[in-house]
Amino acid sequence: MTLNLTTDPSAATLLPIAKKEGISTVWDRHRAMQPQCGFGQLGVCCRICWKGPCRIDPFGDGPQRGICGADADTIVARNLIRMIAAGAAGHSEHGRHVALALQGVSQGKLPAYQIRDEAKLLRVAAKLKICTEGQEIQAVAAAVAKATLEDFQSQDHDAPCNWIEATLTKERLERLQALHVVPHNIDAVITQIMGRTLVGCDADPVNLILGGIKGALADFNGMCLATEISDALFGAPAPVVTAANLGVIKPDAVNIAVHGHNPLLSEVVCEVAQQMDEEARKAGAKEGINIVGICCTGNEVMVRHGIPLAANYLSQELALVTGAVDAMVVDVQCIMPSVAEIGACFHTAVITTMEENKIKGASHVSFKEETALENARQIVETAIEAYKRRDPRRVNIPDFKQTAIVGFGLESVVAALATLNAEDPLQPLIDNIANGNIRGIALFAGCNSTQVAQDSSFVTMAKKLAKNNVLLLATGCGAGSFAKHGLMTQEATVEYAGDSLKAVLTAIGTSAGLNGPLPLVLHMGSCVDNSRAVEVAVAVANRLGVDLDKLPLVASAPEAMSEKAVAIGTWSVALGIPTHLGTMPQVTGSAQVTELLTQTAKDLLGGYFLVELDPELAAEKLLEVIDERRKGLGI
Ligand code: BF8
Ligand code: SF4
Repeated sequence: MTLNLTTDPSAATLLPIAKKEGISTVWDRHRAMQPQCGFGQLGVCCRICWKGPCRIDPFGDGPQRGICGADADTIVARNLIRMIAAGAAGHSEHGRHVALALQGVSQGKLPAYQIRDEAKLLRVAAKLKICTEGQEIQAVAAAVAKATLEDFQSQDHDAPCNWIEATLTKERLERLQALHVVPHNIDAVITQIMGRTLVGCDADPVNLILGGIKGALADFNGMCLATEISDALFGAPAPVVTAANLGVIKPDAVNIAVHGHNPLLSEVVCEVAQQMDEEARKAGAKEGINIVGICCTGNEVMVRHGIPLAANYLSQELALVTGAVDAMVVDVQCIMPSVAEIGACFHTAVITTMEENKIKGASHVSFKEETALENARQIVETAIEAYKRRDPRRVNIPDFKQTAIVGFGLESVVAALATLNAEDPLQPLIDNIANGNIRGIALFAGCNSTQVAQDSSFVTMAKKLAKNNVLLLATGCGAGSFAKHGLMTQEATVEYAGDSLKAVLTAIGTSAGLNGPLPLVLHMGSCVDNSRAVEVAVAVANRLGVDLDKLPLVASAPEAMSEKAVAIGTWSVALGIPTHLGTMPQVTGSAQVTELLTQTAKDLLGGYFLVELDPELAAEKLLEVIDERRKGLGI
């Protein structure tokens, strides 16, 4: 039974325990929800006014218009772009938070934070065309924060947001500008989506989708700034060896799971936990404090500090079922509300930290950057207290963990390549793409979903693509899947990579001092860190003098679920990248919207959505796309 729900080996140990204890998990609730609403699945249910809900009959013999007159195309388009707006809001709010923290640091107001990576801050400043000559680092930070916050404030509709302008190829920017989809102000674009989708507003599906694309590009802008400023504050990732899956939880330690997305909280918790290690030992924990990550917060601290990853999205509840997590501290996004109830079945303190993200039944520590150290201390103290209440008889830590070599961004990829060619680090990558040793590049992103057996589509597709010499990058819960299943190891490269890919990964890894190949899948970080993959792609495109839609580059979200994934997938298409979805998007009730996203987009943008639920077939289709792109480049 377990096999259909998840391929994570930890679940086989923990699901029977959950059952015995009467704890319902995400998979139980998924089952109880069957059959799911067919109108919702098609995207033809409208609830945006109280004359409704209205639903369009997909078979044509019932209503074809809602009470106000909206047809299926309008309803589907409105629903979709509201999802994009929500995704963009989540990422951009995270970005704003980080930008304000940088501003606070520049003003000397935040003792818990510093600029740990000055070189990165200088690179960011240069990218934003900020003059840094003769400037103190604080002044550079202030200028970067100001330019970034302008992206939330500008009222000049014709001027692109600073970050998107600094990030894309010139050709891409012009192409998007010609379609009037380049955001000038993240907040304004999100507000416009909400406004234009009110009852009785924009009813033209094409116009709505273009508005959605603008929202998705606002999402991209927010992700770029969130990632790059986090690097300046906490350090750009460098390769580090760590581990993944629930076996990273230690029986003799105070285990604190950091869960959510924003590194402002988790970074300080990690630092304070180190200082309080002795207190945990005094409480009887022989191994002190053990921080483990869940979801994208987990990815953030994993790629920067080698903190092990306990779980990706679908196994977050199982972390609690181990009975050995003393505190789960959460901030924003992808936190199942069920964790409070499951924590209460054990001794676990589930602690929310953000004013706008509380969970009924959880305790709350109001986290503020100004008081971050104090807040983190309170959180760690709570964990130590909870540890004292842990019942060792209820501890069941599955004996599963895999080594994972993680920490790849533009900087670390270029640094590794520079060991082969210091003058022109990108040349070896380009040569190997050109000669076919690397057939193409695939970025795996996105979530887990109960619509797919957890992690299975990621793993199946990656093995097939790697065998066909496709270089694999990953972020978010996709990266979590690969880490848990041992695909971020050198052994995986030896076992699964095709011969020519293996030779390239071995040459780079060996020359970069890894004593062997690079891992089969390169972990680029959290979901907001998808911008890292774009940075690499833009660097390659600029070096070749072509736009992104010419590169043999594809993206895939085989287990997509969140509104954030909808936003990411849409900007990926807008940047010219063919983007695979392995779960059915809720748009198929409109033939027009479906065609726009899967076909018309190709002419307008170069990128398009490719939907294929079967992972084997999906990998084959992506290989065809890669070959088509290679042909276009004449290689
Ligand atoms: O931002 S991949 S389930 S954790 S939404 Fe969420 Fe999806 Fe995971 Fe991270 Ni991204
Ligand atoms: Fe129905 Fe129109 Fe109201 Fe939507 S906006 S619920 S279609 S009346």
